[in-house]
Amino acid sequence: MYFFDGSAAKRVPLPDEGMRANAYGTRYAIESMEDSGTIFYWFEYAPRKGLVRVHGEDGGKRRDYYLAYGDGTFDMELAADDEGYTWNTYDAGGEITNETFSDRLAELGYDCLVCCTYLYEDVETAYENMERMPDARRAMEDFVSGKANAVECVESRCETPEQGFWGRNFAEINEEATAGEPWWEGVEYVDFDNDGEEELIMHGYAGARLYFDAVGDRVVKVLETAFTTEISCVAELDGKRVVVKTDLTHGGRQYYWVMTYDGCGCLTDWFRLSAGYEGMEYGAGDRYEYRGRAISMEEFEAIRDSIHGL
Ligand SMILES: [Ca+2]
Repeated sequence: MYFFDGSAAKRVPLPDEGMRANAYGTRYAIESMEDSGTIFYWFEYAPRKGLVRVHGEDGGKRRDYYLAYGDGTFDMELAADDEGYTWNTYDAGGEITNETFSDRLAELGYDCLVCCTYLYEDVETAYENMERMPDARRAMEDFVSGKANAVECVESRCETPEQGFWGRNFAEINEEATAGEPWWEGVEYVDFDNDGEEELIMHGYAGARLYFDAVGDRVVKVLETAFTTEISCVAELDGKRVVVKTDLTHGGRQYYWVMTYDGCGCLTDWFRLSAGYEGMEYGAGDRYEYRGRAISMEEFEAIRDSIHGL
């Protein structure tokens, strides 16, 4: 298998030729990691520095593994799983903080990896297709117009991996998201992951939002937020777009989950900012947290105010 790394087409060694799947077109997946028993469905990034990222699902929970290749094997450098309200992060030694994970990720250079939407079986094809870029916008529009389904989740690993994808069409998702009331309908195209391409956001009942990204030619649901307790929006933090999920409508608490995605629908940073208090308004003596640490009310307000567009 080969990829174009910007200067040359390079071979990507796989531990086992039999480990192939077609999550996104004619690509490959690593089927299992020995002791974890985790099944991977695809991998999306070409290893610019000998690094690969693979994805899997475990009981409906998304898992991303960051592997380094050397001496004929892949070793796990980092891993993350996303349970919606919590983002668990690990290195080879065990669980690490989200902050440490994001720092390590930047150190390792994953942020400058090439999205390997296209990997090829031979070096000639890799060169021939070096200019070829998937048309994300067209993939989105095909989904919205009903020509193609979006992947909601991967249910099981099959002989043909696509058969394990649980895809749904736009009309069906729209009907469900709006509770059949056209009043709530809407789509917008926003670059919420800072990759220079616009993603799709579907609107739903009372502020519900569904976020879709195109990975290659395939549209994949990245995130869904419901109304009331998890109103979400796209905001800006330190000059980067982030998705912020909030819980502000209940007395006694204010929660912000701030999520940074990359161009392949992966979380690369996540934190929770919160205030907990009695009654309707918070004050100096109440509980404030940022990335799991206690902070002061002033710090809480300063971080909250640094998120623009809330
Ligand atoms: Ca984008």
